[in-house]
Amino acid sequence: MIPAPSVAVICGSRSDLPALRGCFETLDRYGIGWEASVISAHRQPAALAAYVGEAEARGVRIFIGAAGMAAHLPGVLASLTARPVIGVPLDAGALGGVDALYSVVQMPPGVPVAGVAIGPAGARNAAHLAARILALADPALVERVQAFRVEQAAAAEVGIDPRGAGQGVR
Ligand code: RP5
Repeated sequence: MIPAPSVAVICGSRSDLPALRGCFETLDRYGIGWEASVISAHRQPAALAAYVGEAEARGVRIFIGAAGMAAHLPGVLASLTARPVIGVPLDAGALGGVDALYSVVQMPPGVPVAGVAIGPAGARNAAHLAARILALADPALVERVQAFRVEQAAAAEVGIDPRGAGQGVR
């Protein structure tokens, strides 16, 4: 059996993949091993259950599920595993991703999904959140998470100085 990376990213359709690019980039940045699959909870429920079982057996520790419209994928993942599931709602239909957001966050008690923002921002945050979870047991990853935070703060746009109202940015 080939060992699995720490994170499995599953999306519901090939059409979802462009929105997930930042997720993959961020996992790479942290040096976190990941694998990605396209498996629809609606169209391929048996294949999804089989995948989760074998991914767990190989050692996947966190599942990221991304889907649009009636986004049941993250919730079904959470029904199939006791490992952390992060849900990324995607904008794939007439409701701009709010449909998927509600599907992701409105899980019944006992079947948790950690919901992130709609679309590419959420996809990146899914990777950041996975890194923080894995860092609980990985001191080297803690260092990389902290380094990202420092870099992010340094790169942030400087604030407007309230003493010079209207004068713009420092
Ligand atoms: C969801 O339906 C998928 O995650 C995708 O966001 C949306 C549309 O899928 P396609 O019709 O493009 O395959 O299940």
